[in-house]
This record gives sequence, structure tokens and C-alpha cells, in this order.
Amino acid sequence: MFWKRSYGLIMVGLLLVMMIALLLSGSRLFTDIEEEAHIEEEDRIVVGVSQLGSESGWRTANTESVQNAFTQQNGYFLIYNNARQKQENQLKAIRSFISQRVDYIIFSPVVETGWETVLQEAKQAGIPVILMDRNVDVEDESLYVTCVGSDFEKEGEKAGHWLERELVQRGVSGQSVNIVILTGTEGSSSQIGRSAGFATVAEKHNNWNILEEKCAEFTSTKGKEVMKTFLKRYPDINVVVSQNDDMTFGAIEAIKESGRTVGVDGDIIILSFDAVRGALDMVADGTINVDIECNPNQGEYLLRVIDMLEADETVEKMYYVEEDIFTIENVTEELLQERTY
Ligand code: GZL
Repeated sequence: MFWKRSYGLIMVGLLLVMMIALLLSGSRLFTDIEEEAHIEEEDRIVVGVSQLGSESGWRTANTESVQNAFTQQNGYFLIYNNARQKQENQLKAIRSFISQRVDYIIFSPVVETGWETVLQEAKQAGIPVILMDRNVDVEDESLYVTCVGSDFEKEGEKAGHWLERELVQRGVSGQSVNIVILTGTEGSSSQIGRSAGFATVAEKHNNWNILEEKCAEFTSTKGKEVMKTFLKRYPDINVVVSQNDDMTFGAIEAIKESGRTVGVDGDIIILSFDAVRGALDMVADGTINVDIECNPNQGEYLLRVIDMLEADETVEKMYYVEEDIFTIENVTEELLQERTY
């Protein structure tokens, strides 16, 4: 009996030793992985990204493009912040990146003004700043290295020139045209540029009556709300220019609820910007007459810029992304392509 009990104790002891050894080896294994990650982290380029928000389908695609670019596999450590449309949140995020001494700061400025002080702080800290999507209005352009984004004024002009051609094709270019405009976030590069570009064309046509322009913050909810106001105020709207697809979705809902019709066969012409997939589907079915593309896939461009900076190569002050314009004539072929948005 005695030897059976001692045999049992020996087995329990052996089991305990094995478990401790396993735990130790496991923790060593875990420490190894952790240390490896830590070592890799030190080698990785640390990028602080302040994204302005998540207000639209376009913004979601833009964020995904950045997150897919600055990965551990590509040698980066990404610190990402969503500012929820508030400039003060972007300022806080950029100051946090400075105190964390990141290698690069990338941000999409929600509006063009109010950045001098924080950009001075980044410059004093020796941290290069790269603008994404939208631009800043600063005296001293050395406060940022480059901007990767769109030519918004050109986008606005494309919309204006398309409308000129459309009215000629319909044989009504000499008639009075009543236009309402849904604008994006007041003071953002996209709003400023698109408004200016369209106005450059519109002012050549004294029969184009811009009844009203009103901000709908690039969101579908506000787009519907503002369009409802327009429909109550102006019974004879012929054209809606909406500065992004999300506002367009809301505006179309309001127009249909009012009993009026839109698009290729409708009584209100719809011009939109961004060309996200849901909107291109509506171009294909004739609901939206034209969509001016604004390419959110800026991650690859940003990667190339940082590669050049890492190699001490000179970079341009502005890199425009490629973008197109879609109507019922060319959208079907586009929808067959591999689009990420
Ligand atoms: C355009 C971007 C705009 C999009 C909107 O580059 O700034 O902001 O057009 C987004 O969809 O909200």
C-alpha cells in the first residue's frame, strides 16, 4: 500500500514538473514572439494618420486604402485616428503623433484653414507631414511635404462641361435652366474646388439660374433634408448638382417622395461626385445622369511618396490621383472592372 501511495505522489510530481516546464517554454515562446514583434516594431516606419471622419462611402474606401497600405508586412506601424468631422480632434491627434515621435504624419484636413500652429509644431519636431485627399490653406507651404488628392476644381469643371453638352444634345441649350446645388463640408477643399469649377462654367451661361447652393455636409441624411427644402421653395428645378454620392442618395429619395422623377428619363437631371459603386449602379439604371469620379485609393500613392522620402528623393508638392467621369454610355464596362469602391 505504501509504495502505491508514493508511486502516485511521484507521478503527480512528474506531472507538475512537466506542466511547469511546458508553461515556462510556452512563456519563453510567447516572450520570443512578443520580443520579435517589438524588434520588428522598432524597425518599422511609424505613421500617424488622422482621418477626418467616416461620413461617406467614399471616406470608408479612402480609409481602407490607407489601412491596406501601411501594414506590418509592408514594414509599417500604423497609428490611426478618426476625428469624427471635428478639426479639434484632428489637432489633438496630430499633437499626439508629435509627442509619440512618429516618423510621418498623414492627415486629410476636414477644412483648409486653422493648421499653421500645429504644422509648425510638427516641423519643429522634424516630422514630415503629408496631406491626403484634401489640402490646407497656409502661407508657408514648407509646413507640409506634399499632398496626394484630387483636382477638385477640375472635377467641378467636368460637371459643368457635361451639363453644357447634355443641354445641347437635348436641344434646350438656349432655354432657362434652374439649378440647385448641394455642397459638401463648408471650407473643405472638395467643396471649394467643386463649387469654383462648376461656377467657372456656369457663369458663361446667363440662362443657367443657380437658384440656391446649400451645405449638406457630404451625408445622405442632410442631403435629403436640404433637397426637401429646395423642393418646397422651388417648384421648377431642372438640375441638381450634388457634391458627393451620399448627398445624392438622400436628394433622390426626397425628389421621388415629392412625386417628381430623376435621371435619363426623368424631369430632374442629377449630377453627382465620387462614383462609389452604389452610385454607379444608379448611373447604369439611369437614375443618376453623370457621376464625376473622385478616387479614394490614395494608399498606394502615399506609400510611393514615403518610399521616395526614405530614399531622400525629391517629391512634388502635389500628386493628383487618376479619375474619370461616368454616364450610362461607359458605366457598364467600368462596373465589370475590379473596383475597390
Ligand atoms: C473628396 C472628399 C470628399 C468626398 C466625400 O476628396 O474630400 O469627402 O467627395 C467625402 O464623399 O466626404
